[in-house]
Amino acid sequence: APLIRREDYLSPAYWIRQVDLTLDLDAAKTIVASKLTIERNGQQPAQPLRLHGEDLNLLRVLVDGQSVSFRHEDDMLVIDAPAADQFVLEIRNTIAPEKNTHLSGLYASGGGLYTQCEAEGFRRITYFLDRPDVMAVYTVTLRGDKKKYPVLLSNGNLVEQGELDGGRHFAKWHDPFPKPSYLFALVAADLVAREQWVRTRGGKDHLLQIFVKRGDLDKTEHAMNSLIASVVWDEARFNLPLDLERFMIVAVDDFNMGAMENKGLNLFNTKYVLASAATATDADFDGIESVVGHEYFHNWTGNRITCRDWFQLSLKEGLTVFRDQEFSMDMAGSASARAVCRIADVLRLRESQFPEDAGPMAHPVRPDAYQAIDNFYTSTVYEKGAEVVRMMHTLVGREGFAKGMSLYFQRHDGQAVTCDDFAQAIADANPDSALAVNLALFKRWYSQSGTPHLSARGQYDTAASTFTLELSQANPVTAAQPNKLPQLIPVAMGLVGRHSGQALALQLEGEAAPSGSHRVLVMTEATQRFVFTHVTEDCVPSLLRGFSAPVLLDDGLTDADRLVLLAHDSDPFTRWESGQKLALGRLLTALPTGTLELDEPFVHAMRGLLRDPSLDPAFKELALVPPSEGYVAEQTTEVDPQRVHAVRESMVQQLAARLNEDWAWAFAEHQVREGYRPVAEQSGKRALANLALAMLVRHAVATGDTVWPGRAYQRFKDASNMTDRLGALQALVNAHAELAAPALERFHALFRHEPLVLDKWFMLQARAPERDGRVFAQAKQLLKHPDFTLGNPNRARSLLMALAFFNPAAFHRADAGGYVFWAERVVELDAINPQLASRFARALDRWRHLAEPYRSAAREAVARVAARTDLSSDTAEIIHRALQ
Ligand code: B3K
Ligand code: ZN
Repeated sequence: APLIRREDYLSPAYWIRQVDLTLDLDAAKTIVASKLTIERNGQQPAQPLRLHGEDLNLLRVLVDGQSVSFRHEDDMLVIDAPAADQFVLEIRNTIAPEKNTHLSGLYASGGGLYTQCEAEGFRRITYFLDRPDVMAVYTVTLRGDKKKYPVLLSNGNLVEQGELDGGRHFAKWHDPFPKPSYLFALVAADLVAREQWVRTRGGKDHLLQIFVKRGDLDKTEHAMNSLIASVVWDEARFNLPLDLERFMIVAVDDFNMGAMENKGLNLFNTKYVLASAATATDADFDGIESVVGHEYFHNWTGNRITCRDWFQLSLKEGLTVFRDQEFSMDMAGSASARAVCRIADVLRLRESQFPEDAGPMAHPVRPDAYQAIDNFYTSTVYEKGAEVVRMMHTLVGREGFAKGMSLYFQRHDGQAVTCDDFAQAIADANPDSALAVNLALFKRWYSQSGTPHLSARGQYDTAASTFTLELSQANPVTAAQPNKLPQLIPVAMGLVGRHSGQALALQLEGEAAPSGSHRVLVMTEATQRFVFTHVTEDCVPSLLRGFSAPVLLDDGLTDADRLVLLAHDSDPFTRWESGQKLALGRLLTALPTGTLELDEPFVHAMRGLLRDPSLDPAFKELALVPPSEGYVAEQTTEVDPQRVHAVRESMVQQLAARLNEDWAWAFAEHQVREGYRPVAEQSGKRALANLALAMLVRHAVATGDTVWPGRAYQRFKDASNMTDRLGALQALVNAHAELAAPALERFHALFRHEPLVLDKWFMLQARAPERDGRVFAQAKQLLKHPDFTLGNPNRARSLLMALAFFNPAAFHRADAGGYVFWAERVVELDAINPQLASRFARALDRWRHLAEPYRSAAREAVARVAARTDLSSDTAEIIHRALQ
């Protein structure tokens, strides 16, 4: 497939203003009749009308009621330029939903029919100008068997419904908002709904509905609460009300991603809708809140204002991730709970986006070229994109940002626009801000790929009472971008007194008075120096507070400095980071020899954290888990995954042993006695208790003691909620305890009728810490388990992605077994579902980063896949980039 370039953008030769669709729904053969009101775009030269179409069976084409000549060119239907500037095009075609395993377009799942159109799925339903800048008003009539499909849904408002002969019925929907085709949706299935009315501030009532399979209704309460909270939050924080009479969410078992923001009719992976205390963990409850929020917030940022072209994807995704992150933080409540959210977001960014930015798939937040757009729904576009929006927020302040958002909607409501339009609106609403003053420089965050390296060196001058901070940035060469310019980096910071532990007043040279003890330094050059005066005490700089920019920070601090920050910093993020860096330093030092002996000061500091009565349990849990193997690997040039695993395991094992009594104390102290509620206050305790239990079981298994494994098994059996049950099971499995096998068996028997819980069962086994190749062997065995299938994306992910992305030591084997497994599954999956396959294919895109013998073996596996001639363009793009 050819490369599509951002700089080649042209507006379309035709606009489609109205779409009238009638679908005769049937899983084997659905008939689609489409009537399009089309207008020539006067800005483009006269030319044939070229419509996208994929896997369609064309029956007829009429222009203004007359038959016309047409031809097929690749995946395009080409109709010679109609003479009129405006005309009606009628198309009739058929599709086969039950054969559609790509889960893009119209497909069958569990007896129902569902659509997924973003990015280019609409062309798999009918011929169309399937691009986001073509916005039309849709009227949709659905017809189908009333028994099979009692519920018929599409976007907007239900205008008519009724009976047809032969046991069929119909529903007619009209969506008054012009929208791009990627936001079209329909559902035909046997479903039931939880309903709730909400009143917005303008006094209007709106109907909220969540559709699920019969029997799942009791698992929709949390999703409904999250939806109501989202409606209230967007109106309160951004003045953005619900603009629809009804807002529907439909849950479906087979879904390629988390959820989809179709106008008024969001489609969701069941994973992000269904939850009960017995079947979902605290993390699942949080995931539901954030995804329900995310899709709901798209109604304004994405749907009311959409993307001009797919290169602008971050316009809606980066902004909407930022909004859902803020929503989750506001919902979490306390400052400490907010910090925990922030740390979790940063962990996610560093685990997946930083490696992406350092590998062959590195691309700017606003990419320049792609072959398959589905490959660019990346953590760069989403998570780094959200960080770019967050930096704007930091630079203009909370109020300024809200003003910028209003201006953005005032200017662009109803339009398809670009990332530039967004940045311009935020800047124009805040003309005196550092953002507006340096807008062109700031926008390098959109155009340059790669993670900037920021280094900081500080010096205290006792005689002059000054602290000099020198900051410099290096912008690394990345795939397709050899030359880089400095970027604007907001560095939120403070100074912490080395002896007093106090936050010191900050006064820069030339300033008349100090301005508090926290500020944001704005870096605009490669190297800059900041001199603080009236500094009464030697101090440690606390830098990049709240992770104020997505950069790699080399702060030049010593262990002693970090211990000061760990004990005293007022910023919880930096405090957490100091602990992580203490651990990271030890892991990296141990890598060359492969042996690690924890020193007393470190153990003492960790004990201090665990026992500190002023810290929240959720924070402690995050602070006491050492950096992941993936993150450690990122800090080295030639990764030996087995070595990284051994060293990190050794650290965990020693923490388990040396803090044994402290873990026992923590476990006892953090039991939740009240009934289960998915709230931060309870989930923090459960998280810390589960970590403590895992440590206790680990140490017990290592020393041959059976008491804690027995207790864990008991807890596993008796648990009243999934978080505790899974925590106890995980403690046994991860420690390779003898009781792990009976526990796994029991868990399977208990939940064999709960697909989302079975996913956990697969995932838990695929992610267990490797020991003597047992985990890999078990994963291969699980492939043959009767409950395993590649056809369901959740199930496929729970085994394949868990192993290849989250279990480096099980996957990267000296005998290359993991790579053979990978190559076979990529090919197998690609024939079924290219989007899923290309995701999985990325597990080896950074083979160059590996040490021998892994590197050569991985390369060979990639080359073997590349040699195939039948790859989808999605997978081919990933594989060929990996070899470039
Ligand atoms: N916009 C969708 C993602 C569509 C992915 C297409 N491959 C979900 C979301 O970001 O909210
Ligand atoms: Zn999104």
